[in-house]
Amino acid sequence: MSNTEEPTVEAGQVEEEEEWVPDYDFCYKTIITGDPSTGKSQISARWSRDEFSEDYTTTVGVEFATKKSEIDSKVISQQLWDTSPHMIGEEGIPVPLIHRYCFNVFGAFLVYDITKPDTFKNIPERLDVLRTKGDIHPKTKIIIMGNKSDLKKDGGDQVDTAEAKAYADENGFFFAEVSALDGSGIQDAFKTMVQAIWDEPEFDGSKSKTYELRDEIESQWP
Ligand SMILES: Nc1nc2c(ncn2[C@@H]2O[C@H](COP(=O)(O)OP(=O)(O)O)[C@@H](O)[C@H]2O)c(=O)[nH]1
Ligand SMILES: [Mg+2]
Repeated sequence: MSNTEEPTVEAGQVEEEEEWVPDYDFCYKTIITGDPSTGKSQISARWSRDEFSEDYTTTVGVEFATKKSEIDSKVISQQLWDTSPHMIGEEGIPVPLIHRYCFNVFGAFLVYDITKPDTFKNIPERLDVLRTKGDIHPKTKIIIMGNKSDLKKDGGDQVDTAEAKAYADENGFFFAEVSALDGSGIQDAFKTMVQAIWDEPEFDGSKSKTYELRDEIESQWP
């Protein structure tokens, strides 16, 4: 085809693009972060699709899952953004990306592996990066989430439940011990998150609870 040819469009031929109507009343964006291999992708799969896999594949870039729930007869679509471990505060990732990833976040799940104390020790630093570089809203709801509770045993070199809970309490965070493998605690933790966001008065007005995911992707991920 010669490039001088222009497609001819006659009046009335162009189909009007149908307006997209969301099938929910509110959309809450939440993120999940933590050390590599703590089980973030499996938590996401268990929560959104009730699935679990023993395979470990490093998350590349960003994946997200959504699930709807209802509060006071309003439908809420909760998004969970799951990043690659390198996304937050690691070398090589331009800081503006963290900013984009955290745009409009209402809740964050900070995951550690109960069987690996180092993954718990790294949580305050991750949080600090989210706060300073990600610029998350001061009222962003935070859940400290100890995963792999199916591997829990008395004694041994594991993260102490009381210590982890005390850290969460002192900082005004929620706390949950969960297992993506057997599913325990997962749905409850996500319900706690949606309810906490719903109940936060500062998210009213200052930030719209409804926005189009497509718009966000287009504006934030060029
Ligand atoms: N026993 C057990 N293993 C888990 C659990 N959650 C994840 N895993 C395993 O831990 C590894 C890392 O999980 P993944 O979700 O990919 O970690 P991510 O890097 O944080 O996304 C995989 O081999 C999973 O099968 C859990 O609750 N219990
Ligand atoms: Mg992953």
